[in-house]
Amino acid sequence: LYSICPSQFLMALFCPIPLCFSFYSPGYQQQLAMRFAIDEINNSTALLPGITLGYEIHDTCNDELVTTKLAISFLSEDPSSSLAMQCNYANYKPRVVAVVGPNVSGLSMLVAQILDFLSIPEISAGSSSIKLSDKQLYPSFFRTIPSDQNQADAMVQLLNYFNWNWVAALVTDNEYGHQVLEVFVQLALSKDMCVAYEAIFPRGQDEIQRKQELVKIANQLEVSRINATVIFSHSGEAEELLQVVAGRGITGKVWIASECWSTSSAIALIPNLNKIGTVLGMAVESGEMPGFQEYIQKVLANTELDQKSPNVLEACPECSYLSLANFSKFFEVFNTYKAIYAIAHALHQLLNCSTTHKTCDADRDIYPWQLLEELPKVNFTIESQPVHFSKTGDPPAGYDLLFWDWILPNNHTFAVVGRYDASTHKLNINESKIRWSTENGKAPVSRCTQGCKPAQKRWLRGEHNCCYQCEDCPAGYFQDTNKPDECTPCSKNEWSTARSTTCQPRAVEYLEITDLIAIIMMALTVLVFAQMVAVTGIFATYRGTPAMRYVRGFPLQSILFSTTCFCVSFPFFVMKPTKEICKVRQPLFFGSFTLILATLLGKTLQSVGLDQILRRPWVRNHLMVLCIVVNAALQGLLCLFWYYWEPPVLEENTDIERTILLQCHDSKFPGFGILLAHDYCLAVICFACSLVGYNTEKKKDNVAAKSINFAMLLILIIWIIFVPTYSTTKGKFVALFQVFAGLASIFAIFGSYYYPVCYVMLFAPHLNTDNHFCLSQDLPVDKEPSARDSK
Ligand SMILES: *[C@@H]1O[C@H](CO)[C@@H](O)[C@H](O)[C@H]1NC(C)=O
Ligand SMILES: *[C@@H]1O[C@H](CO)[C@@H](O)[C@H](O)[C@H]1NC(C)=O
Ligand SMILES: *[C@@H]1O[C@H](CO)[C@@H](O)[C@H](O)[C@H]1NC(C)=O
Ligand SMILES: *[C@@H]1O[C@H](CO)[C@@H](O)[C@H](O)[C@H]1NC(C)=O
Ligand SMILES: *[C@@H]1O[C@H](CO)[C@@H](O)[C@H](O)[C@H]1NC(C)=O
Ligand SMILES: *[C@@H]1O[C@H](CO)[C@@H](O)[C@H](O)[C@H]1NC(C)=O
Ligand SMILES: *[C@@H]1O[C@H](CO)[C@@H](O)[C@H](O)[C@H]1NC(C)=O
Ligand SMILES: *[C@@H]1O[C@H](CO)[C@@H](O)[C@H](O)[C@H]1NC(C)=O
Ligand SMILES: CC(=O)N[C@H]1CO[C@H](CO)[C@@H](O)[C@@H]1O
Repeated sequence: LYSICPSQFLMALFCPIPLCFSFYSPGYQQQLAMRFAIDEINNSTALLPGITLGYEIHDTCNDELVTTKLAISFLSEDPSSSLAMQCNYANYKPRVVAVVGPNVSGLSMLVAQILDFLSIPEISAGSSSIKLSDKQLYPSFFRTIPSDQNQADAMVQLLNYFNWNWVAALVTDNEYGHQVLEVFVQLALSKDMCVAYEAIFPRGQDEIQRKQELVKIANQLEVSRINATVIFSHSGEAEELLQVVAGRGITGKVWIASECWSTSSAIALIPNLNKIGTVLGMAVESGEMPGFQEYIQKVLANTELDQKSPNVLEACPECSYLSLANFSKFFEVFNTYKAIYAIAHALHQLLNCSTTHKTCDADRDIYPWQLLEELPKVNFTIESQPVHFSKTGDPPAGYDLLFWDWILPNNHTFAVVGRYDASTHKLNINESKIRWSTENGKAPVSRCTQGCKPAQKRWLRGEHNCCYQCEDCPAGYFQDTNKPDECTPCSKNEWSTARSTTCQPRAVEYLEITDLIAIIMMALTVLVFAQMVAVTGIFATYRGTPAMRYVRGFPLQSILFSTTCFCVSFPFFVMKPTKEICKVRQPLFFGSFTLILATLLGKTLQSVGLDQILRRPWVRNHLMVLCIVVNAALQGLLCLFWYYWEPPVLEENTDIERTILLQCHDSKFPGFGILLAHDYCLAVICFACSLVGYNTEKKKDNVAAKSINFAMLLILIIWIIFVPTYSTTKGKFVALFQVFAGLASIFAIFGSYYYPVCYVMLFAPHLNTDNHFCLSQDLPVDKEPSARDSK
């Protein structure tokens, strides 16, 4: 612990402070750096000209009691007295104006709280705890070492850079360790990393027990397959652990050193350490101090300089046996140097020093609270490194990323392979400078699960979100890069195969007149018209023959008219569907079909003589017309019921992959099913009646009955087949089934009834007799509404 006061050289210690028993050479080196800086400032004519700085140096012994006593003693006016009670301390001058140190965060907090009483600024070169950035708690604390927040951030960026997300964190058992672990875990979580193992270094005095604990830690690292371990600890603890690790022959892992041990030569010299894997470390950016080596040599050679003050020698008998080889370059030395200069610059301002006149207002009284106000305004560079303090008292210092390079087994260098910039908070790494100790020379892997391939979703297992299984996205889903954990369904108008990262637009499909099957269908329809023309032509030619009398008995015009309507409905099934077409086509289709069947039913009733049962002659005489009108009305009512309930609509069907099927949706219920059911009933009745005609002894017209019977049988079969086929098939051709069933029905009627008659007329004139057609003289034909039938 050093303190500075702008007065005379003070080194006398009056307070009975406990003696410290171990010598800490880096501490001694820091102390030399401080003296070197003060010497430079005293010599300088630019900084504090004519002003001589004095100092006290104390050993904290790494002990809270010692440190507390020291801090309290700084509050008094002179070393011999204690703190005087006063009402107002504004004009109170303690014997120090600023304190530099101590080196650990726990002690710094203690000191900062005590010094805060008189607003004495404290600058630490080695206390990196995040808590010290809290200006509410520690308003008079400053530091030249970056906060652990930055270090944890740099570490997480390093792990993230190499894709290591299955990591371990080992920390030392003190304020520093607990704090940094908390922050590190928090940052790691925010980057989706898993700190699979956390451990705190054992602290006991018993070395054997400590070794056992360390063996447990090393075991755990091996068992968990963790390949990247971050160690936030002092060099002593890291050394002990790495000795255990090297002794157990663990290889191929990555060890990441915190700033406390990243430049420890003692650790680098552990036998076989070069085999344990790769060591990377964060080192606080350090600078050169020209002339410091010579200064150390001069001091060491000229120990009389120190001997003048017997107390120093008393406290430090080892100092006499030190040489330059005992010192290594480490950042706290330079940070101490910076801290002294920061105070000097603040004093320079306070004393209104003029660089041009080389004078200062030396008589001015300086109070610590004035210095505390001045320190945040300090802004200068030293050896090209900027020195200023942020609002939280933190410096603009970053980190160097070090790589421990063993050129020869016993010769190591700490190569700088990257840099963490404190202002941008970015870690830049030059990977090509790192030589990995793995077999393939590539960075080792430390992931619980290797990443999923594109278009696979993660399926977490266990508590850690780094451990998961990968699952392909199914068809119809895709993986959104913003949501890697799930498969997103494609929109309605898109499709995708399994394992897709994008969806593709569906092709719009509908039945077109240019499809082959549609052309066939239209050809058949044309054929139907052709046969109607042919049949009509033949009948016209042979009118007056018995066969024609037979046919005349048949309501030819009604059949021709309804068949024409029937055929007109067919093209509506092969056009690009529209709302109107969907509404029109089914009523037209089934209405026409009903007319055909009703006509045939009327004919059947007449031909088998069932009309004779009817009592009223009017009804009997108009049976055909009544049959047609009643059925047409019934069909119309059913159709209205359907359209009222749920009319057919145009739908974009996406049941089939890759396409949008543009089709008419004839609702499931009641749908055209009721229309079809009505027609089917007609056909069944017609079939049954004609069957009666078969067996009647009094056959009047059983040739017609037989023909109709056969036609009805075919129609029943056709539509029986149609129902399951239609309801189980999907696709644009489904609608055509209905058309083909209709076409087949027409051919069945014409084939069964008209073709035999035509055949007789054309090729078998000898059969063209009344007898053959069973025509008797009292034919009911004459009683039929002949106006409709034959003209
Ligand atoms: C300070 O100046 C003295 C001579 O004036 C010189 O011997 C000494 O080396 C200087 N110290 C530093 C640190 O420059
Ligand atoms: C701080 O200094 C004490 C000696 O005063 C030493 O024992 C301890 O190891 C040092 N700690 C660090 C982190 O440098
Ligand atoms: C300094 O180094 C010498 C040899 O290099 C060694 O014997 C001595 O113990 C070291 N002194 C300290 C205090 O580390
Ligand atoms: C500082 O010094 C300058 C001259 O170098 C003088 O003009 C000025 O008044 C001084 N300021 C204070 C606050 O003493
Ligand atoms: C420090 O001074 C330099 C110019 O000398 C300036 O660019 C920089 O912004 C200053 N920094 C702060 C924190 O005031
Ligand atoms: C270690 O390597 C450096 C070069 O990197 C070389 O200058 C030095 O002599 C080597 N030391 C030993 C002991 O081999
Ligand atoms: C990285 O280091 C190599 C030498 O090891 C050097 O050639 C290269 O320029 C460096 N790249 C960057 C971006 O600094
Ligand atoms: C650690 O490295 C070993 C050997 O390279 C490898 O088999 C193992 O899967 C790695 N562990 C993890 C968690 O990636
Ligand atoms: C403490 C210290 O080193 N003081 C020195 C400051 O510089 C003057 C000369 O400029 C020396 O005489 C002091 O010993």
